[in-house]
Amino acid sequence: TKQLINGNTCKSGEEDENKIFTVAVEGNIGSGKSTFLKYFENVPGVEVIPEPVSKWKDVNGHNTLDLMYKDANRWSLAFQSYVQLTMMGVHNVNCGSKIKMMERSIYSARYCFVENLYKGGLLPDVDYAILSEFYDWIQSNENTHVDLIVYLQSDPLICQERIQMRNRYEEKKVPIEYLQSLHDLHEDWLIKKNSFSVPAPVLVINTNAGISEVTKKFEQHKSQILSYSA
Ligand code: TTP
Repeated sequence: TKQLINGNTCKSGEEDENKIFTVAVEGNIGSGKSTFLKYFENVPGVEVIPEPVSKWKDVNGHNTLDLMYKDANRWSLAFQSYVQLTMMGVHNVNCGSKIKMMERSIYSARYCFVENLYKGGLLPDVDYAILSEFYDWIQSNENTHVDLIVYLQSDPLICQERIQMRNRYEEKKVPIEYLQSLHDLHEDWLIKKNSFSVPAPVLVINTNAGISEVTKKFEQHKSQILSYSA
């Protein structure tokens, strides 16, 4: 066993790699990942590991998500370092169920968010180099294995509407350009497959529709997702 940064004590993922089927749920901000995970929370045999966003909002009293949105140039390195650390913790959680579902992964943090900040000129070269080296070290030394990626594909304009509706105050000023470029990075990585390596097969679910229709789609895909782990 080992002590995780989130306070949980867990076995290293590698020991039980054969037993647990890990699903990473990916998609833009506001694409419906939380809704998807909420649906699967009640499915027998599935354990949902929540995204550590509450930690990002309170690092010893500091809201690093807010700091990053207010002044990305100054705070992206600190914020994305902490995201990387906490995501590594989630990859290490060894759940008791057959299927482990996690919101995002260390991959999208690096391939979509860090890349987006760098491309947008919000992350200086040196900070990008440090985050990349840290990420490469994790890849060589830690177990971040994923068996399936569920990609919730959604129009950036719809994501923006949902972000406005839920009114998370840190995200109030997220511009459409930011969502569009995050969308493009997800598409390049998971659909066009022309940017970074894809660590697992990808199941795409379009989540442009309203919540009841999207929930029906989740229902329809349930047995498919469960059968992958059988
Ligand atoms: P998301 O991981 O996209 O979670 P969400 O709650 O917005 O997802 P959904 O609406 O689909 O349920 O992002 C949470 C916040 O953290 C969001 O403001 C984006 C930010 N973030 C980064 O800035 N960098 C990162 O590396 C990650 C993973 C998130």
